[in-house]
Amino acid sequence: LAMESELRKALRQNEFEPHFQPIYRLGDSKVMGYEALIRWNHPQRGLLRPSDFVKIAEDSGLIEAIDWRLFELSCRLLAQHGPGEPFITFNVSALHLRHADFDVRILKMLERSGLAPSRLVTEVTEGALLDNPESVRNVLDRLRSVGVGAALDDFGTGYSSLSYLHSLPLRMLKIDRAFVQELDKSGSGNSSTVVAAILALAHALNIQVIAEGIETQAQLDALVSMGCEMGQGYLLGSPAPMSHWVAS
Ligand code: G
Ligand code: G
Ligand code: MN
Ligand code: NA
Repeated sequence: LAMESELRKALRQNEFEPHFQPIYRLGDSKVMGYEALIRWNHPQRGLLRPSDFVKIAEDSGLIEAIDWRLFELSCRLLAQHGPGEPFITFNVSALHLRHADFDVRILKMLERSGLAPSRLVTEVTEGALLDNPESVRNVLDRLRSVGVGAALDDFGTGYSSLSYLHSLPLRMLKIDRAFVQELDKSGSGNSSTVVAAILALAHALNIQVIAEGIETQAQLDALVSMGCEMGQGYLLGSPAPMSHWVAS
């Protein structure tokens, strides 16, 4: 309960802020977009990560208000700093997707923030789809019809991946970092086979691929040679406030 009232106070005092991790085109290192990742700028405890508070925020139901605040802030920041028109992705949980009017809320928020719908990509996990795949598909279909994209996050770690790939209106797929981090280990033949297969499948379905968690040059080289178009990770850039990426 103490934590819950702290979260309420944090909302009132605007202590949540988005950090942004750049998503690069691997061929030429151009920044194509940013993933927004929530941080809590706690007055005493410093910068907190989602693992420190998201579970409690979910259990108390406050996560929705917190997320909407973060989404709107992120869109506004991106609308202001738009050279090269990078896209923004944010992590949408099952809670949001349960609301049939999620797409309507997103559109209103985009209008307020002045960000073009085509510059927004929602990240959903396979876990969030298990709930009610049919209604999630409907929401994502309506979002796509107005230009908002969807990315399947953490791909390869969940269930029924293949059936979602062709039934959901996906613009992008994010290869989970577990596969990327196997790429430069000795005897990594199997994981490069898996990554190559994911790339072939996605490309056949006209879905762009983002590799997550790139930490070494060898991983990056392997991904480029396999034709992976985009990637993010500590090697290329860690999550940081927008002011770190764009001079204001
Ligand atoms: O840097 P990292 O610790 O940011 O993120 C850890 C996890 O927290 C990620 O898997 C991501 O899905 C989740 N996460 C990051 N930002 C948000 C957010 O704004 N809202 C929610 N609900 N989850 C987030
Ligand atoms: O679940 P999701 O994929 O949205 O979570 C992204 C998480 O990955 C965030 O916590 C982010 O800080 C973290 N992250 C970003 N780049 C790297 C990386 O290169 N290595 C690792 N281990 N984590 C990363
Ligand atoms: Mn993500
Ligand atoms: Na992910």
